Amino acid sequence: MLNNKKILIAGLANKHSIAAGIARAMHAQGAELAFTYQSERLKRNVEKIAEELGSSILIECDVASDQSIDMMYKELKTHWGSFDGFVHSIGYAPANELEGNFIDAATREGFQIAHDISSYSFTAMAKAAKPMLNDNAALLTLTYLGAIQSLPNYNVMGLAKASLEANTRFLAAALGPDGIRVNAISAGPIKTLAASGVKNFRKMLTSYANRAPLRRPVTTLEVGNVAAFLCSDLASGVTGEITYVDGGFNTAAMSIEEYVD
Ligand code: NAD
Ligand code: 0WE
Repeated sequence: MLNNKKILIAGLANKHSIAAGIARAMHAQGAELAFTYQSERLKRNVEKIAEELGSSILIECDVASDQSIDMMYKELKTHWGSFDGFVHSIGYAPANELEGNFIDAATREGFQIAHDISSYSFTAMAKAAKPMLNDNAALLTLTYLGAIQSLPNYNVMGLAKASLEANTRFLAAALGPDGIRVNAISAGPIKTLAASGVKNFRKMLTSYANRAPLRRPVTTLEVGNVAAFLCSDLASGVTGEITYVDGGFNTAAMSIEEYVD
């Protein structure tokens, strides 16, 4: 599905990352991959996975900085003159924003950081990549149901994901005339590094699995397979869309297990 496609993966922290499942799925479909890592601390983890997937292109990039993004593409250019898209699998809010009542936890600074790292960075990466993107390139980001429905503790990340979803539609409109598609996957909860810092995450996973039509959490590889499809030419008519990979959770208001006591 992705033969002869060069795809950059941003947001890999370790083997549990959604970006790792995406990289594996894309590699299985024939893609050539390059990776960014946030900081020296994560380099070794990313290196291991890159090596397994036959890639030696590994570049540092902190999306909080335009300079870091520019330097990353400058280095990428020494390996790939042009490429066919990137995956943005990055989200962050200060930990104290993700606990307790939204109105108590909310701060101006936390709001700014969450929106900057979790939404604007997708625009920034697209803006800087544009001169290097081939015809029929595809960009992809990762979002969550908290963008459109409230839930406990997700707080300002929900607002940032709402912004990211609008970002996906506006980038799709801006880049569509150049033949570049932009989509998002809304994944169900998965126990990754970002999720491990979240209070009662296991409880959430259980209650999610009880409502979801598939009655189980989704895997990073299942997210990856849909990512591979969306970035392939099989999805050439799809852009600006939010595709749910959540075992059907968002389509069910209640399950029989929740209904009977
Ligand atoms: P993860 O911790 O493995 O990945 C998050 C990544 O964001 C890390 O690699 C981290 O290095 C990167 N990052 C944070 N700040 C950065 C910065 N300033 N510059 C560069 N990179 C930075 O967790 P994950 O669950 O795989 O998260 C990936 C994406 O999937 C996020 O956007 C997250 O919101 C989204 N998502 C996660 C779930 C879930 O339940 N795990 C569900 C739906 C969507
Ligand atoms: O988008 C996410 C993870 C977001 C996230 C997680 C952290 C933890 C560590 C963003 N920033 C941070 N900052 C940290 O310091 N998910 C969809 C996973 C997730 O996170 C939740 C969830 C779910 C689901 C937080 C509260 C409630 C539900």
